[in-house]
Amino acid sequence: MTATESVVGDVGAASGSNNGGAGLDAQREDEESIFGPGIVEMSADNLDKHIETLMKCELIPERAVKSLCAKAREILVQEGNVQVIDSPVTVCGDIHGQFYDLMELFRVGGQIPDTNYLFLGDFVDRGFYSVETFLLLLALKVRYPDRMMLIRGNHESRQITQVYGFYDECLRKYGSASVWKCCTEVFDYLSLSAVIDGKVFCVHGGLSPSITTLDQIRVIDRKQEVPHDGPMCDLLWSDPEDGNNGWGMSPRGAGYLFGADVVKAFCESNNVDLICRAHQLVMEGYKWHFNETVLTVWSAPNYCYRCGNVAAILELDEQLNREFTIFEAAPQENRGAPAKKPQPDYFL
Ligand SMILES: [Mn+2]
Repeated sequence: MTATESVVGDVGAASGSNNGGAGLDAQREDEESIFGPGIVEMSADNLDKHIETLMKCELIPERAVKSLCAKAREILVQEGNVQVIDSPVTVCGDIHGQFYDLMELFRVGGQIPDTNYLFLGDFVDRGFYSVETFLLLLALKVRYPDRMMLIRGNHESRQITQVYGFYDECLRKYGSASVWKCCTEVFDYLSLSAVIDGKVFCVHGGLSPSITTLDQIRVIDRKQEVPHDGPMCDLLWSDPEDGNNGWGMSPRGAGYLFGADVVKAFCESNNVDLICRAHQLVMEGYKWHFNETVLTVWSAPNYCYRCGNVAAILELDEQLNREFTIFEAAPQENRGAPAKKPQPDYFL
């Protein structure tokens, strides 16, 4: 597909001749290297400095974003579409740019690298700090690749982020679309799913009528924009439908609704006990479906700063025992006010 080719063949161009933008280049540090003005190597020291900056919800220079994205692609390209993960691990649902609530998540769940994390996608859009949120998660991924697992949500897409906030935020904060372009190229490399200890299948949305076995996921060419239909789309868009069997039309216009019998067949075929997914707001932070064979985890408290829900993370220990931690939105005094009032459209 052209999408794949342009992304893979575009690394030099994407990271190359682009002039600064927002004047953050003052902070060049020693990232300039033998790689010239294109991709520059990032030392662990530099990476730690960028993590420190991002942890304060401050932006890193555009050229650092480019180095970070290039390095992230190198790491992500080696991961499978069904990334194998060992317990113990803490599974997190949607974040949606709610940076200060992500800090709250790390406060209750433990800091990296002390805790292993799996994030189920939808890092960006809707909240005020999609840029800082995604770059921080990505920097942690690059710094601790085996302790930090990020998989793709339906919002990690060029099309969706142009509608729901991330694109505009990049433009506003960096003065051009080049950071958005770098980040969306990284999105194409994110894995589609993970399986923990061979027993817990994790995905952003859910199942697909085109997928019976994990091997069918493994052979998808994922390095592309999220398609409008087909197996890759369904994994990122589908939802369980309680009380029903079979497949139904999704009101979202992408993916499917899947029922109890579909889940039972998938779990038996693939010898998994649990399907863990995110994608749907649940007021209690997590929700069981189909006799505890499907779990929804939602990690954006007071979603869109107005839904009034709590958030949850799922901690799985070495025996895959499940423990939920519920958390609320970060206190107002810990939360910097956004520079400008957000566009009302973002909240629809
Ligand atoms: Mn979603």
